[in-house]
Amino acid sequence: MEKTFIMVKPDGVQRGLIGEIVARFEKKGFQLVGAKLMTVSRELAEEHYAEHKERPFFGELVDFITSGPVFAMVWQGNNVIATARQMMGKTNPADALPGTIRGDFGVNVAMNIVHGSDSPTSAEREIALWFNEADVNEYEKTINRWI
Ligand code: RTP
Ligand code: MG
Repeated sequence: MEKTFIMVKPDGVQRGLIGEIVARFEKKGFQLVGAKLMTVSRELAEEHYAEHKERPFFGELVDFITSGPVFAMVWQGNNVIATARQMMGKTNPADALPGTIRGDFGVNVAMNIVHGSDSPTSAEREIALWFNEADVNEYEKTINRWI
């Protein structure tokens, strides 16, 4: 089953949006298989955003991601990588449609609430970078046994 790395960025944590974001992915039918609230080291932030190393905003991006705790997650489901990106909306909240996370809550391109892997290659790299294998929990939903 496909997996992706999703992170509530420091602005989303500060604004109390963890529950809202988790709820959207849960209601869509995706399954949470890993999660942790954590403060990000500069080393991890630079590695995570390595593809943007030469961009003028790289320093600010690393400063922002390390500025406060983030909520890092692994979500599983059919086509979850592309669908999560759709649910997040465009990078710049000014361009993100209403109904998307960034469209509904985002303020500017630097503070855009949420990160999601942009491809299967990125998802594999990012899950391995942020999570130990033992902290990604494959499990079957057994609720139907109890109701
Ligand atoms: P992310 O990686 O955070 O999920 O966002 P994304 O794929 O939609 O966008 P990406 O191009 O990977 O950019 C990574 C993050 O860099 C910040 N950014 N700032 N000042 C700027 O012009 C600018 N452009 C991008 C954004 O916070 C973006 O999420
Ligand atoms: Mg990206």
